[in-house]
Amino acid sequence: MKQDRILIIGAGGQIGAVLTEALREVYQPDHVIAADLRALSPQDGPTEILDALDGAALEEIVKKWRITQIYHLAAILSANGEKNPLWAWDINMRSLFNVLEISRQRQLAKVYFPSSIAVFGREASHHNTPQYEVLIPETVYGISKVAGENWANYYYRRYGLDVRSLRYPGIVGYQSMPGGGTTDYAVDIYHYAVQNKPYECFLSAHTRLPMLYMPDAIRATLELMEAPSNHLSVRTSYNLASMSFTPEEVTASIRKSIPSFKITHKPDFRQAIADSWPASIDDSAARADWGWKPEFDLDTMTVDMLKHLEVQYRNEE
Ligand code: NAD
Ligand code: AKB
Repeated sequence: MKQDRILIIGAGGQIGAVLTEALREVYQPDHVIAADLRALSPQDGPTEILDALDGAALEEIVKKWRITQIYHLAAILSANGEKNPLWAWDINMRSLFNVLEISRQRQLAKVYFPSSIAVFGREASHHNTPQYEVLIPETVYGISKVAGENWANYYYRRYGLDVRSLRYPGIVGYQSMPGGGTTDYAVDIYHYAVQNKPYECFLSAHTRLPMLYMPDAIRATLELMEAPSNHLSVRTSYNLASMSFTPEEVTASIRKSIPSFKITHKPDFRQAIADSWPASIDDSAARADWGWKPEFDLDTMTVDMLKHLEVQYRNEE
C-alpha cells in the first residue's frame, strides 16, 4: 500500500464520495481523510468537518494528519453559481487559494484540482474542442475554473508545486447525486427511468454535451495523479473525453431496457449554459501524455447504471 496521506476536500459530493472509496483502496484507509462542510459517515476511514474558506482550520487538519496530498473538490457548480455569482466566485477562488498556499508552505507532494468543460464559451470550437482554445466562459463557475487553472499553472511554474488537473465533462454515476450542475439531467434521468416515472428534462432533446461515466472519471483521476511528473505537458488542466450525447439519445439508450420510459422537455436557464459549452472534446494531450483511454460508451454505461439503480431502489423498498 502507498504511504502518502491524503486529504479530500468536498468528500461528501457526487465525485468526492466515490473518489474517497477508490483512494482508500490504493492508500491505507486511515491515511485518507474525507473532509466536507457537513459531518460524513466515518465507517470506512477518518473524516473531518472543514470549511475550506477557513485557512487556519485547513492548516490544522493538514498538520494533524501529516497530509502529503490534497484533492480539492469543493466548488459551487454551474447552475447553482448563476443564482449567486459573487458567492460562487468567493467560495471557488478563496478555497483554492487556501489549498494552494498551505500546499506551497508545507511543501506537499501533489495537489489535485478538477476543472470543467465549463471553461469554454461560445467563441470556442463547438466540436472536438482543442486543448488550447480561446477561453471565454459564460458562467461564474467557468470563470472561476479558468482562473483556477491559471493559478494552478502559476503555482507549478513559480513554486514547483505539483498541481494536476482534469477538465471533467458531465459526470454520470449511480453512487451519488449531483450538486447543482447543468449536466445533472444525465444522472436524474436514470433515477426516473428505474422508478418507472416520466422525466421532465430541463434541456432540449437535441442538446449534445460531453459526458463521462464515474468509473472512468475516477480511473482518469488516479492515473493522472500516478503519472510521472515529467510526462505531463499540460499544467493548466487536461481536456478529458469519453462520450457525447443528447437527451434524445440517452432516452433511446434507456428504452432498449425500459421501452415504456417517457420523457418531456421544458428547457430552463440551464439551456443557455449548455448551449455555450462544447458538444465534444479533443483529449489527445491526455491520451499522449499519460495514456488516457475511456472504457464506457453510452450503451454500456446505461446497462451498468440501470443494473445498479435497480438494486438500490429494490433494497430501499
Ligand atoms: P458536488 O457539488 O456534488 O460536491 C461538492 C462538495 O463540496 C459538497 O459535498 C459540498 O458540501 C462541499 N463544499 C462546498 N463548499 C465547501 C467548503 N467551503 N468547504 C468544504 N466543502 C465544501 O460537486 P461534484 O460534482 O462532486 O464536483 C466536485 C468537483 O469536480 C468540483 O470542483 C466540480 O467543479 C468538478 N466537476 C464536476 C463535474 C460533475 O459533473 N460532477 C464536472 C466537471 C467538474
Ligand atoms: C456542471 O454541470 O456544472 C458540472 C460541470 C460539467 O462542470 N457537471
